[in-house]
Amino acid sequence: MKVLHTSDWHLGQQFYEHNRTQEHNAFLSWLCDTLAEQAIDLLVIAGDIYHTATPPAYAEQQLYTFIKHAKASRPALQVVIIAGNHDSANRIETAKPLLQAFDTQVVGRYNKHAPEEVVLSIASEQGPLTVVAMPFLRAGDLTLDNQLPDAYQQGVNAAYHQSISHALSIKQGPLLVMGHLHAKGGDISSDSERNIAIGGFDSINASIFSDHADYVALGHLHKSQRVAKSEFIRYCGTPMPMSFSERHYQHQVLIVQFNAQTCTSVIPLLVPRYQDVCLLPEKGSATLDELCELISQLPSEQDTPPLYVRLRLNATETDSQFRAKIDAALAGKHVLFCGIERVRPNADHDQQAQFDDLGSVEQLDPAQLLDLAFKHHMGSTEQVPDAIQQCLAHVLTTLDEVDQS
Ligand SMILES: [Mn+2]
Repeated sequence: MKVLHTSDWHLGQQFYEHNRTQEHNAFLSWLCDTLAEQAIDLLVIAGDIYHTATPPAYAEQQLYTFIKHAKASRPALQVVIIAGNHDSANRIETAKPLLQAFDTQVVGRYNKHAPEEVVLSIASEQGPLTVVAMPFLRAGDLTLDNQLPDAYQQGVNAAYHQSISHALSIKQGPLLVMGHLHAKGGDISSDSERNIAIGGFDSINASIFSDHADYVALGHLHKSQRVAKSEFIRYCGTPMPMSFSERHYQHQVLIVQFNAQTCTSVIPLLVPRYQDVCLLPEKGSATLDELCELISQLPSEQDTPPLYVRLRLNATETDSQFRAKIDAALAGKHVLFCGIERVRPNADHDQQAQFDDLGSVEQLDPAQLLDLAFKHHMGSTEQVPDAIQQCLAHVLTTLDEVDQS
């Protein structure tokens, strides 16, 4: 059986206030063609289909239109979708009965009293496959022993253990486990995975997927990567840039081949980039005059989709008219303007830029923010004590529960 693994579409996302509908459409149309060309039997989407729990109507329509087109171009296709932390567990299941008619299964929430509900048996002409479709786990979905410092991790562990045990008891063919979480050993894209630690401060150890899983299809981290050095525990990453830090990264989906017993190969397939992202200047910062000169070299022609452009202005620049001058330089340019960072020369560049721009502070996850604030006050070599980290984790878990109720 041939599986295509993708995740983190974030349909409905605005990139610095710019609508991304066309970009998403370009990806979905490429994916439709790819499903047919590659003769994919099963498409697995490992969470964060939408960017928010209440996606705009056009984003929901994009998903449904895609499924309709995908089934038309590849009639044998089956689809499994799990909810990520950005998705609403309930809302994503709304169309479940209708989607079943298109061989599409959606799992929004894990029910700890019915772990078998996340276990799916997929039958195809190529033989059977058993799937554990585990959505993002919120503290409220789990049995938590709050006496334990790692109560959330233990709860996640138990949920995977119970559902995988059930899968093994009915298993036919290889076992594919899906999840949306931060597994240990994963490399984080610096600024685009907010809320990453909600519900659990630390990442989850990859051993929870058990030795019985033939392939683990993960979502949540935005760069494709192996977990715990395993060929078969993978993040596929988002199909398009979610932040300027991903500007040089090649977004991809993974083609996963199974024989009757196990996973035999995992091959990345690069997603063509529809709209490029560009930082001006690429490194460091520029004076106002230098920036205006760089902007003058940007394209004015309308024949390709516009570039996303973010500017890095030297913080020592004192011209109070800088915004008006930049606006004038940008006039007529075929670009989507994504703001100005004030960058202090010689400062620890990336960190400093984050604090000069409230937009990027918002994109830090709470753990990173605590770490930066602690270092700022206590000296750069100090580590945040465990007790303080756990205190923050507790606050986040509680907030998340309030959010869910
Ligand atoms: Mn996520």
